[in-house]
Amino acid sequence: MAASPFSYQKFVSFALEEAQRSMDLIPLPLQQCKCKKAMDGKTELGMLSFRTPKIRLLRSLTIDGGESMQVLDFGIFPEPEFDLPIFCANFFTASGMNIVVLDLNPLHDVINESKYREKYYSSLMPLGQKYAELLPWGEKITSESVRFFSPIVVWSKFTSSQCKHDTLYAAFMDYFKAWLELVDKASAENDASMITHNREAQHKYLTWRAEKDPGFPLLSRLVGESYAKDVVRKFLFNGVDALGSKSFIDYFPEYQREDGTINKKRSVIGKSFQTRPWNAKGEFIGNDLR
Ligand code: BLA
Repeated sequence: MAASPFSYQKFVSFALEEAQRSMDLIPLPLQQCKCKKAMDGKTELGMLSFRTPKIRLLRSLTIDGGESMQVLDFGIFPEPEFDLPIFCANFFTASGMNIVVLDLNPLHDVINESKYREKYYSSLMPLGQKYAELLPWGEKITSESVRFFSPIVVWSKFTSSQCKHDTLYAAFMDYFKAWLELVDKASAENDASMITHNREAQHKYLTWRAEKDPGFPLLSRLVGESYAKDVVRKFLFNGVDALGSKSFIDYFPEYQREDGTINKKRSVIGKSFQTRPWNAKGEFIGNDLR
């Protein structure tokens, strides 16, 4: 193992231990191997995945490049019987710079559907407010990403320090515990049309992330393009080829180029949102997202 002063391993250990307290995690054999060495011969990828009766997929990817790079991609996708948010922790640390997204990504539209927003986020606003101050809003972000975020999203960029990393760990633990409480309280939907609605919303989310993951170019450099594609479609966003049959262009027609192919840009709208576009009540106060 490369010696590194800082790693995301303890985040993963915390989450798995915390989850085990309230649910039985059943290992999934998704990853070809739990640990893979990158082509540089030193960077290590760690992959774990589990399910529970309420959770379709809990998976974690860590990339340990020693002092030069540390990555965590931790995501949890509920079964379609639940309209629960998707747990999302994406932390990228390289050369002392950090890019972090921590959120309970909404399954449904929290900008226009106030009922869904209130169901899950009203009680969590104080938590969001706390970390919005400690981990201030990152640079401008694209409208496309904002659509997938909740009013309590932590979107931040900062230079590494012990204090900031401790704060990020505290935020991760608090968000994870808050999410576990939501799962604990949730009961399965019986209405077939609601289940279909949830499944399609999750498929749209998976389709977006599998196509536009900002980590893909880096992952390709580390393990080669074809292995990276498998990691993205079969592991990180597993379900993208099974939960629905719509294509990326079906969901996001604005990305279609004249020859029918997908526009490779991450955003067709561009960057906006210099500041947090939600107020303390969780209401959207940004401009029109289109
Ligand atoms: C950058 N990652 C980013 C950025 C965001 C995210 C918003 C800033 C650039 C941008 O606005 O696109 C993350 N974006 C998200 C998330 C959602 C979203 C979580 O829309 C959810 C809906 N990041 C990873 C992994 C790697 C990684 C696994 O999760 C590496 C293997 C790297 N992220 C990474 C890098 C950058 C980045 C290198 C900066 C480079 C760039 O912006 O292209």
